[in-house]
Amino acid sequence: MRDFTTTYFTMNEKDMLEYVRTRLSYFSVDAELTCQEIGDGNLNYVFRIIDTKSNKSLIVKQAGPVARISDEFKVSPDRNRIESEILTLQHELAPGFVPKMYHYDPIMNCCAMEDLSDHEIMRTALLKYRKFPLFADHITTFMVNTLLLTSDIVMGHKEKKEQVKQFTNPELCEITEDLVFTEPFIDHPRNDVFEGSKEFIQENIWGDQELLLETAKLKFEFMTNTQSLLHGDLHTGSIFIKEDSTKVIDPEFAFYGPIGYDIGNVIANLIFAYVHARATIEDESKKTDYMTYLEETIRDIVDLFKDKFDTAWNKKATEPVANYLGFKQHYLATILETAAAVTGLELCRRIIGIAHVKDITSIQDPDKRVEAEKICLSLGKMFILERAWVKNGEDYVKVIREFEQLF
Ligand code: SR1
Ligand code: MG
Repeated sequence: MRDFTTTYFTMNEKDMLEYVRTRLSYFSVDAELTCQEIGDGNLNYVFRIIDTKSNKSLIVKQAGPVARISDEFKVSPDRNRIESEILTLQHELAPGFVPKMYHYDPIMNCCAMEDLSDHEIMRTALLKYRKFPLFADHITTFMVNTLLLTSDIVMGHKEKKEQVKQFTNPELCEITEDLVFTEPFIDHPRNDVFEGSKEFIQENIWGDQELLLETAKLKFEFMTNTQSLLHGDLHTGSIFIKEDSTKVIDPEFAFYGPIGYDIGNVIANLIFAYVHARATIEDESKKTDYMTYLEETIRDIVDLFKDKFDTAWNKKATEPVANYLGFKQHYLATILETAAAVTGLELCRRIIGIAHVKDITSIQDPDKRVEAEKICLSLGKMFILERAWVKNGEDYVKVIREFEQLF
């Protein structure tokens, strides 16, 4: 018998079966349990436990002491607490858009949650050219509810400051500060550049002083603007989806930061799916059809976010200055500017930095991969430098089309 009550250790599938039987009361005593480790993210271990008798199932996620992607990243397993608390809070703010939490264990640094195996990881689905017509509506409701409702516009300021403390997340934030804002823009030893794109990166990214200056400004905005409780890593690998349902998972990077950070991540990751489709769909009309679907999704996300944010502000703002003439417009404009810049940062960092995305790495033809990378990098740089004029969905679509045609 293993002891799960005194000292933390990382569990294997056998340990997890024993853990579930002895520490949780989710399954009946005569359940016939199987367990598989299914995590393919960069950080954690994810186990699916199924009772083959009743077909009931459960996910248990355990945080290890180092990241899976590289043991250079020593990250406190306490991130599992942040994740459990955030999922519980997000469940209240945006019901139906996150998995249900059943259990959190501060010794073993693991949590048990609803199994979403009838959903699929969105990145994987987009790589198979699947369409999700409700996604823009779902993700904008999720973002407006979780972001506006945790800001000083809606929350009492003392209560909000308590939450800023509760969700201070220095180690995971440091990963983002390094991997998103710093390393990709210099010739850093941790970068992982595809050989065919190296010259383009040297000429267009690493030597550019103007770009460096803007990334410095953005990094300091990320570190100091405690605007709202972010998801913090809202890419298509953090979303489980099926035709009529969207569930946001993996909020372990959550902290109080600038609202535009979450929006920019969603948009950039749809652009990765877009360049993947451009590089891999052979039939021209199918390619155009799928790329148009992704353009429309990006356009809708930006425009629906703006509309829903405006409506929710009018209904829910409690801050007395919120309704001063022009303030809401100013606030939203700064969010959109950050969102455009973060779209650009994410586009660059997933090409140059250590953490890649399958949308790009799965492109088999090296010339097409380089072309896809050049589109992402050129768009990324433009979104960072020209962020002030990207104000609505159509602005995104226009520049994406323009840059896609350059290569
Ligand atoms: C060391 S973690 C690398 C990346 O994986 C996560 O999903 C975040 O995006 C992070 O930047
Ligand atoms: Mg993750």
